[in-house]
Amino acid sequence: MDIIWELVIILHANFIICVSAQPNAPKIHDGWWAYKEVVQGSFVPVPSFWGLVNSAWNLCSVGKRQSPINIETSHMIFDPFLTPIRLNTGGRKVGGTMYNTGRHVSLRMDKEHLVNISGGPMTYSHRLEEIRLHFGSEDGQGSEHLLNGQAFSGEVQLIHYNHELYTNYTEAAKSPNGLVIVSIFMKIAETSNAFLNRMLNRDTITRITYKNDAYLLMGLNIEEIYPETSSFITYDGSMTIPPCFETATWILMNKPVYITQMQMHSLRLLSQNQPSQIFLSMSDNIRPVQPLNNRCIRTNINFSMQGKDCPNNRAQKLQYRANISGQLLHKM
Ligand SMILES: *[C@@H]1O[C@H](CO)[C@@H](O)[C@H](O)[C@H]1NC(C)=O
Ligand SMILES: *[C@@H]1O[C@H](CO)[C@@H](O)[C@H](O)[C@H]1NC(C)=O
Ligand SMILES: *[C@@H]1O[C@H](CO)[C@@H](O)[C@H](O)[C@H]1NC(C)=O
Ligand SMILES: CC(=O)N[C@H]1CO[C@H](CO)[C@@H](O)[C@@H]1O
Repeated sequence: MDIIWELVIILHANFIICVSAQPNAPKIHDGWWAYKEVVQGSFVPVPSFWGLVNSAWNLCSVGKRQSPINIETSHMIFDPFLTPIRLNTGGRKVGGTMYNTGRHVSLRMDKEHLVNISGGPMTYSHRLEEIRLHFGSEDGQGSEHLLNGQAFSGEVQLIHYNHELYTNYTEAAKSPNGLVIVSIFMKIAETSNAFLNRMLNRDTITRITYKNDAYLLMGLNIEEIYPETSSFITYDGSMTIPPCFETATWILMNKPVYITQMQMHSLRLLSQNQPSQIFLSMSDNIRPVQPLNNRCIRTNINFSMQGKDCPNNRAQKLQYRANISGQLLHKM
């Protein structure tokens, strides 16, 4: 994009801010943001404008520890002190309400049976608040995080808050060590993850076709959403939606979960709008990747141990040694 055009856009944005101070103009409010340009109608700020339109969201543009990021596996550092992640469900199944928020499929856990996690990079126990889905309009796009520049077809985010220090999610989201978000990439396959199958089978997903639709799900086993791996990658970042607070520790599981082509298709048929408005697919609800700056990406994967049962990795092993900064892994 050339500079002149960029200036025009910035002026345009400023103009909107001025206008919105007028009594009849659209007000700046918590919900005034979007992932994509709307074809017609009023201006709604897309990711590059989030930090410019609302001073409460300025971290979205000036923050230096923002999420999502592109994970360059050659830059990961093996941290032998990372313990396994412990999931504590109390052996119970949980319930939650699945919502079409107009931006995401969001499963909010009920407050009766609490699920929390600890271990890994966590110093505190964190309680599961919400499970959020991001997905693409085409296969091979839709995840917020990238792996060596490549996107997956979707990303499940399990959003937890520090319940030892804070009374609720809202409080934690703006506070130090407030959030832990476990991220699991979604891939398309013949079979589906049992947990996602509960959410995405036709009978369920079609109940939340339009914005503000909600549907209650009971008897969910949170363990089922985790892929079979204890390996993960972790870094310090932010919420990927406004206000982009830099209070989140991210944990990316080192294996994807699978959903069927049919389930992916059903997701793409969800509307951002209410039934009376035009259909706009919710897909591509992704914030673009943000600069890593000086952050460290750690992993509990001992690469030299992996190399043993994976002879093809020998070439990489040498490459990683040259880096000195510890042992590094490359492959998901
Ligand atoms: C975590 O959750 C379990 C099961 O709900 C509960 O028994 C336990 O007390 C919680 N841990 C903390 C630190 O509150
Ligand atoms: C969260 O906790 C704070 C402080 O205890 C309280 O003021 C606020 O009303 C709570 N918010 C919600 C949504 O419960
Ligand atoms: C990592 O793997 C190497 C090679 O198998 C082993 O010598 C080393 O002790 C392992 N480190 C840890 C912390 O497990
Ligand atoms: C810090 C550093 O030297 N990083 C290097 C590690 O190895 C990869 C792959 O050879 C390089 O691309 C990095 O620059």
